[in-house]
Amino acid sequence: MRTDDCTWPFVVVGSECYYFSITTPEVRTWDMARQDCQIRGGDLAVMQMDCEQDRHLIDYIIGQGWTTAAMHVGVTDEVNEGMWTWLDGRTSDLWDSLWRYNQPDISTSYNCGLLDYYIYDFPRVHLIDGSCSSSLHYICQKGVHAKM
Ligand SMILES: [Ca+2]
Repeated sequence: MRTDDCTWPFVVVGSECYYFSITTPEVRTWDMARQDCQIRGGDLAVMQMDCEQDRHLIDYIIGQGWTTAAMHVGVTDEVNEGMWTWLDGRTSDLWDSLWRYNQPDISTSYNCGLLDYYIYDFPRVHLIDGSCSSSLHYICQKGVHAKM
């Protein structure tokens, strides 16, 4: 992704180009959010590309003060319960520190990943599993090589 092609409402964060639907603002179910991302020339955001980029993304969300918004991102276990897969085909290690403590739940009611903000001893943004049919903000990313 050439970040000089990253134009509003997409913004460059770290070395990637994202659209945060909270900025327009827009809420959708996971499927409809994904469709909107694709119409905008991207896909739901993927993480774990490298720790540094994930950190940039999380710091940006905290820096913007988006403290009440859960945001759909591109990870799901819809196809195979408990097997969390990013849209680019990489599986998510459940021990990855991106997941909040005691998350994900083992539930067929919660098959879509979202980023959620909370303050424990310091502000953090973590991945949790939620309902795909919840209308939430979402994060699109350009240059995702989707395999599903
Ligand atoms: Ca599930």
